[in-house]
Amino acid sequence: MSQTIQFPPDFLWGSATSAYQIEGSPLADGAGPSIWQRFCAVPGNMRDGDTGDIACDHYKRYKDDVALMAKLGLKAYRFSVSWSRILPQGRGAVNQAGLDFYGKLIDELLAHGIEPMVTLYHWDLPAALDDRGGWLNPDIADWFTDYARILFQAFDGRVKSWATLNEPWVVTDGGYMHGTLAPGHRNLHEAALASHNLMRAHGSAVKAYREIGRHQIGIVVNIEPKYPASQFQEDLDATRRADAYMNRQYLDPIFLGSYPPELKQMFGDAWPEWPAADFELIGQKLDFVGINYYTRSVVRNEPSNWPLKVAPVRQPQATYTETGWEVFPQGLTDTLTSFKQRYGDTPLYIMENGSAFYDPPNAENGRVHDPLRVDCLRKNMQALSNALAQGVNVRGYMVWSLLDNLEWSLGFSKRFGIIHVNFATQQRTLKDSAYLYADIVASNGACL
Ligand code: LGS
Repeated sequence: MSQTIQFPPDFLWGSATSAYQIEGSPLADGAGPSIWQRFCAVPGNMRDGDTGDIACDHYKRYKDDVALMAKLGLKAYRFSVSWSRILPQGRGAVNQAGLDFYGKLIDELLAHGIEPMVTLYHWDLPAALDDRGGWLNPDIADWFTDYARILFQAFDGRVKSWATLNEPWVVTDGGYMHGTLAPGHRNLHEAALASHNLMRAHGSAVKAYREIGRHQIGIVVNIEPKYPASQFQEDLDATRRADAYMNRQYLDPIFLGSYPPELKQMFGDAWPEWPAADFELIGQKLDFVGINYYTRSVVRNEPSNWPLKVAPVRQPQATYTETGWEVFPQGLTDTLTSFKQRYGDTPLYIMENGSAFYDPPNAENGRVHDPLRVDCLRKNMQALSNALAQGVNVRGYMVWSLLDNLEWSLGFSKRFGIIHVNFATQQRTLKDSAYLYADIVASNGACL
């Protein structure tokens, strides 16, 4: 049974992107290389050999893209800053031209009444820092804080919403555990260390913000709720392991002061006793938590699967997106209500939610019909409104993504945008989902 769709009057509607996925021109105006530029240059890492060298050419077309956001009536825009544009070596000398790019983008947004929401780290670590061990080097907490401070000082007058990290789980799991994302390592010890250093860096940047900043700071985590495939104890235990690893690993230390005990079982020797003082740093009070929700997982025990000993169970009746993820809007409601139950009433923002479906490379007659994405968007709105009706403190929703873009190692093959991009001509075309989203924003959900 669906409920009436209702959103608070000041609900913040927007869209999200990240630097490496849309900007292009990675070395322009004095920028240094990032680990993603390096990763893309290695044959076999990227589907079809795609790279972010041009991507959506947003670095040059940002004004047009802001105009499109304004046309859709968006109230907010979540984007990330490329660390190596600001500090080409990752630390040391500041590249003023890099700061200027983001300054111009922020001014353009504000001129159109769109609130900028900045993510400091969306995966594109300066290559020079990777040469020093990257997230494995404990000094990275200081490097990250120095970088964050530069941005707080430059932009806190104009930016009211800051997020330290995007999805530390993906950084660790893809970058250091399974090697599917930059820097492409596959090592259990490294995954544990990178994970902990990400959290130390997060806490340290939040602490610095409290000295300099006057607005809001938080973190963005991906949550994929886990449901047991059966009520057998081994599947229930497997579900708990999967949840501890993917979901609780980052929120427990922030809100509850310690890691989930399942992590020690899973990592074994690779998971040391972390210094107690680190938890004080990690547990800095946050103004909000950003949640990225895409899908759920149904979990069973599978002893042969390294290292979690769990396996996902495919749902025969379900719809799957082009990326192979189950469409499961109820998971969004469950994610939000479970958050409140476990961690309390901290304000939440959906910082990403969206779906990849096949869209043709060329828009025909100026239209792109994307009925499956439209359907998903509607269902997710219902799920979000159900969570609000249950008293969850959600303040805004950022659709992923404004534009079709570089879906990391899957390249341009997966389209998540509500705006279609023809990557040969850079032409932008609003998809049907963009028109629907514009109506949702204009009516504050009443059109649904
Ligand atoms: O483009 C990324 C989107 C797309 O899907 C964005 O940069 C990331 O922040 C975010 O991770 N994104 C994303 N995540 C979906 C993860 C679902 C994993 C499901 C795995 C099931 C087999």
